[in-house]
Amino acid sequence: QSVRIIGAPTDYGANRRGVDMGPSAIRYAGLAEQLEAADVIPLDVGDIDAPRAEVCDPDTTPPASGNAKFLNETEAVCRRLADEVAATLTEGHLPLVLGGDHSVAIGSVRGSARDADIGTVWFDAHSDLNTPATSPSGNVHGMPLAALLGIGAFDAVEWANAPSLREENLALVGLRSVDEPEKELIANSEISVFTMSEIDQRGITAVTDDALAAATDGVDALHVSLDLDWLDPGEAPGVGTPVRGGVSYREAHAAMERVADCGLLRSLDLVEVNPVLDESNETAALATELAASALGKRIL
Ligand code: DIR
Ligand code: MN
Ligand code: MN
Ligand code: MN
Repeated sequence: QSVRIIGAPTDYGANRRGVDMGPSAIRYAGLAEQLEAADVIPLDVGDIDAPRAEVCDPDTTPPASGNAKFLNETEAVCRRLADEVAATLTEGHLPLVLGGDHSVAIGSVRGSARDADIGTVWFDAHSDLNTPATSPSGNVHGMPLAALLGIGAFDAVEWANAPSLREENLALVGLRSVDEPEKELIANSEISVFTMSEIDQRGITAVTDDALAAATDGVDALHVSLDLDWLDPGEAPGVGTPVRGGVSYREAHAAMERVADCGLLRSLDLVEVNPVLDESNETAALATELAASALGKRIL
């Protein structure tokens, strides 16, 4: 198997600068070597074009009104990324997208869903289901799942509406920071949600297997989006929005090993790595290891 690395160096969607350095940090931490250790061939197309936030206008044009910042830039980057992801799949490689903030997943999921019916597992402390109307921050990295499901103001946004991502085939794992409007949305949806409490009670393997079963039920393939703030900040300090009480180092590997074992992985995101806030690039190094586990690396 060959994996094509695609950098998406954005920070438009995040509340702190520096996550745009994620692709460099993850490559520098030894991504190619980790992938080789997983017996996959790493190919690298570099980064897609993402202008600096300083030369962009954060104001957004209707119809996606509300307080979403940099929505136009996010759209442009995600369009380019979706094309790159779709082309990568057509050429027979597995796309590995390096963020950037989590809004880039709008592009990777859309690209992955272009020629296949896919389900998605979202490993994250947050539920990323805000809309421009409900977002407390205006940061689009808290909205990609609402965009992909065409919820709220995103219902009117052609680029955001990916009919191939259905609530029934979306599973969120590791939640511990959910805004009130997101709670309401989840309660009235068919999205499968697994909080940290459920991981405490049932264990990471049982929970991950249930998430994978829900996401892959009746579809061709699986997209996995891994926000590094899913892990406990003790393991992954280099993220913009750390939340205490996340999964451990070993739990994270165990979950990624189950992802590999399910045999349906089509595309993968590693997002929200912020080397500016990190200790000696350890969060990027962890990201490379988790990618290797998701792609089949084993202890023996
Ligand atoms: C918060 C934080 N729910 C927001 N979201 C984050 O701004 O919408 N997502 N950090 O990863
Ligand atoms: Mn996220
Ligand atoms: Mn998050
Ligand atoms: Mn819609």
